[in-house]
Amino acid sequence: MVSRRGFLSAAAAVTAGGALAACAKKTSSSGSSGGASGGTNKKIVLGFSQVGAESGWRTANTKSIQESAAAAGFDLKFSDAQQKQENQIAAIRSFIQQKVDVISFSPVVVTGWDTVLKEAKTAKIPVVLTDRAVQTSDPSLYVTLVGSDFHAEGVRAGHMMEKVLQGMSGPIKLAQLEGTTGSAPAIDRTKGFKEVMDTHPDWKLVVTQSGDFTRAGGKQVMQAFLQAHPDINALFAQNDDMGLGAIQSIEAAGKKPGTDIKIVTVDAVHDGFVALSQGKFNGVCECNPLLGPQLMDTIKQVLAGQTVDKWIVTKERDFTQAEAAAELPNRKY
Ligand code: GZL
Repeated sequence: MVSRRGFLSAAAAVTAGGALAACAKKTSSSGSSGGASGGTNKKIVLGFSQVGAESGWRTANTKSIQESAAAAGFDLKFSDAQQKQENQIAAIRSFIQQKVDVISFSPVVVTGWDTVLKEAKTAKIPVVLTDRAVQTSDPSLYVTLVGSDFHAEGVRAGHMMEKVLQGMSGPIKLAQLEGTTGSAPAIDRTKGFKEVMDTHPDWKLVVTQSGDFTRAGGKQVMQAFLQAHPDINALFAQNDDMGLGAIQSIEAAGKKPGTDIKIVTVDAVHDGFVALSQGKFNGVCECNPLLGPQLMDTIKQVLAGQTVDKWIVTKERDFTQAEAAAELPNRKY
């Protein structure tokens, strides 16, 4: 089980010493350092490997990364891994060959990165993680992680489920649509939600399975859930897209989502907010995808030799049905 909080707190704040030395070396050959281009007229070259395009969250995240890189004056080399780790590793190796100034990526799963991260370190290219964490025996292989606390999101979803189920007498039969198997959000949201669930003897998790963070996955798995457990009372979907897919299967089974089956999700993307305002979702826990500006600022700090925390946590909040209509016009994604 990856506990990002515990793991990263052990690493504490870190100076991008190794990376800085490398970057200083790379930029010092062309003069002073500092500023978006390191004080030289050469643009900072950022190699970015994105997980894929699996959800509304990912689409918004990609837009934020691309727009923020342009605004920061970076030369962005962007690669979409189509949710395959081998594609991300190949992209990172390509960035190393191209001698980019910095590499950033959202790791599709937590394990299997040490070899390629060691290659980046040998090439003296700093690595800044965003969104998802890696499990590594050597925290020096990356400078920092800019992203949400998924364990906290799982706990928040559990407390949201408590609110939603208030007044309902047990036993409550729960289903869970997990995110991509082996990914930090799936591991940590499952852990956080379970901590709350375990405080309720009348809650029973009758079925849990990955829907791979996609609508199609949520629809397909929820259909199977309902065939095996037609009396499910509540669903925790670890992202809006799987919840939106599940709604299709719930309605196809002649049940009312949000009424016959209470639904709590994570992300708070636009379509999730619409489902919340329509009463089909009962509660949504935000996971902010607009990481671009914070990521680019962090990259500038790293390349300018400033000390950055090992984990820069994204701020986010939760929304009930009652808040949905008022909040919908304010949503930026
Ligand atoms: C969370 C992100 C997850 C989202 C999903 O930061 O990694 O991946 O919750 C997305 O929607 O697919």
